[in-house]
Amino acid sequence: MPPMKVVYTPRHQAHDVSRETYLGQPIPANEVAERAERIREALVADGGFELVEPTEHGLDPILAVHDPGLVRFVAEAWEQGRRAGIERTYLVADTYPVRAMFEGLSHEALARLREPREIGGRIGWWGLDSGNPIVEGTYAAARWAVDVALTAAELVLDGGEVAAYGLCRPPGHHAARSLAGGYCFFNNAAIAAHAVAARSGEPVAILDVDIHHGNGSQQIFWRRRDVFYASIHADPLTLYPYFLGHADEVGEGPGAGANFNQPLPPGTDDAVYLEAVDRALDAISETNGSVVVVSLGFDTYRDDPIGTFALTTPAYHEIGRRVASLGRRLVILQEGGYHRPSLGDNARSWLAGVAGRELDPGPAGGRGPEGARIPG
Ligand code: SP5
Ligand code: ZN
Repeated sequence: MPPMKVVYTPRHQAHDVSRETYLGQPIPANEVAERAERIREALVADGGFELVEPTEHGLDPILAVHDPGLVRFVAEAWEQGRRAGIERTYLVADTYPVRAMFEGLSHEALARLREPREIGGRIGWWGLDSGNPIVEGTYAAARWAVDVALTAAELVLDGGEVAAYGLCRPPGHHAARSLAGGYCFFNNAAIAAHAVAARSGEPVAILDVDIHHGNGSQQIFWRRRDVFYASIHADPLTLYPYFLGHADEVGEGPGAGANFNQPLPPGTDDAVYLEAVDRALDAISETNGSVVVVSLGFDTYRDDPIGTFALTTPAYHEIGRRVASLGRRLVILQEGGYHRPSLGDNARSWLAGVAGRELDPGPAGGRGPEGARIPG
């Protein structure tokens, strides 16, 4: 079997964050460069993968999905913060335009709201949360993450690959048309899904298996029938992004029925999770199209520092195997996953499952006997 192609660039390191804030407190950043480096090292050491550099795709594929104002903001934010004399090594918002501020306003009044000029206001206008640091190299890295995703999509669309993996960093699925947040700036998976749909003329499905609901992907395709969005995530009443991801969010207009959320409780284990995977795959198999974009998160892992699920490394092999058994071509894009020591094993396990390759646990593999049994 030929090696699976892994799209990677060291330019993600420009998004060099060290701290984020949580409830106003500075804490060590979760979404750090070491994540992607760990995954790359494990896949290279495995031998069953081939690294490929991304090619540049310009702004058009981003602007097909995002508000130009968001792109301008991400491009300008760091420098504007510097001009405002902000000395911290990251920027988070001061004030957010939250729902209750606009209660009672008509659609017309809402449409008259406008972006502020001052940086504190701009970050709030375009930002979802205060845990999303922006540093000097954020824009460059976010642009390259999109190029990684689009290059992976092209390997599948034009390059004859059955599956390709894009090691995107920063991740993307919390970024909506006009919103950055949740460590995300541009929605790599949504941009790739739109590009595949536009290029192939076929419908596309997104399968989102990050523990957090992909509110950005849901929002972008909410009214579209040609991109089916299926997500398995922690119940938003219990985890970020808190306000979207409920099972009764099914899409509207032409997109009604093309959004499938499966919120699951804290403590969800391999067996419960795999049942949800089967339901998502059944739903996807009822849609037309030959390409599935996977938003792949390893924050479902039992030791993840911000997750609440209890998945094991062998489960990722089984999930990859079941996703591949759909028989569709796969554009697999990295989202979250913050337990750094396990990221390499977990990525290798998932992708080997896709490739139909058995993995011996090896000295660095598995995590002991309790992780070794896969139900179902
Ligand atoms: C792509 C992705 O996985 N984004 C996740 C964004 C999560 N943002 C909220 C992080 C909250 C961190 N909480 C730390 C306190 C632990 N007690
Ligand atoms: Zn996540």
